[in-house]
Amino acid sequence: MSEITKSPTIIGDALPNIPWEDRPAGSNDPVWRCSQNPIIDWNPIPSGARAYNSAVVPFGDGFVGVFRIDDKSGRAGLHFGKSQDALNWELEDELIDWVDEKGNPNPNSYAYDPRVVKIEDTYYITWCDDLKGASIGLGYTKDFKTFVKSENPLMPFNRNGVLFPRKIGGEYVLLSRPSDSAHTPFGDIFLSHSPDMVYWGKHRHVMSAGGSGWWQGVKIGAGPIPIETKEGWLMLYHGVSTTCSGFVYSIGAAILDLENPTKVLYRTRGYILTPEKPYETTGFVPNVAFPCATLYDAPSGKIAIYYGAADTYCAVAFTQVDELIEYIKNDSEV
Ligand code: BMA
Repeated sequence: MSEITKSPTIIGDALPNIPWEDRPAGSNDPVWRCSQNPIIDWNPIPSGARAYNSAVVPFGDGFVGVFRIDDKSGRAGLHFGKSQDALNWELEDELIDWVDEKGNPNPNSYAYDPRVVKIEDTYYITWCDDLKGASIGLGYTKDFKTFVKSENPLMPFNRNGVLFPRKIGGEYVLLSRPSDSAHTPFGDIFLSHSPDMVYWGKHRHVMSAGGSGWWQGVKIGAGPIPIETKEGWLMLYHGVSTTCSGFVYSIGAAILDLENPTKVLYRTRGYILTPEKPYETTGFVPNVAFPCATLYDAPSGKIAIYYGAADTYCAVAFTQVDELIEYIKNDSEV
């Protein structure tokens, strides 16, 4: 595993084997798509129709991930995957086999939109779980072999649970987006605190949908694990607008205060990526770009963004931290 490095901007590890492509000549976009997109196509495993909205992390000398795969009945579940290059993935056909704290089977009825974060020596996984309705699921693993499902941290209805990668002010912090039971037509980002990953409280508002950027007028939800930088927490999120043909999911970016992440320092008025390519505009649900993970290399500031496309594909986009932060500051409307 890479050594801890104090980068010029990102506070975190080096990841020399991060997947990467330079910005295409002539592009001024804040992020640019991987030329291999989509990196995971229809029917990626015998039991599964579509893998998307999935989370990856460095592990050992390669990468692992927790993938949302909808089976051929349409039900969403979580599957383990591994890769040497973070672009070509070997996905397990079987669902992740969750157990409770005593090792007894503890299966999900459904599960989707996972995020994965390493905090100290443990990998925590959050997802959208079923607690008599959409709620945030929480579990952990140390080896990606035994997966322990914990208590649900928050009441339903809630989705887009995203943990910060370290304690802040001595407590764990969880972003979430309170919602309703269906295709929620509203939604702001909140956060909650916990001393122990079991009891959650001190709920605070972070930011609302809306503003003058119409792309995020209906609802917003946290995306990948926030990245710690010297400028603040770099938080990518999804923003939703509505059209005659339904919702459109785009990606935006904000910077939150390091010690008080309820304080939004900067936030893009425009999106940084919106569905444009055929694999984003056409699929099971058209016009969806839904980010759930990043990989980053602190010394170079390279960031690879993993996003679900059209509720059908896994896709990757690239950015560089200093260029992105400059873009966010120049386009900011808080
Ligand atoms: C949201 C979630 C996401 C999905 C999006 C677009 O409510 O269910 O998993 O990508 O809708 O369908």
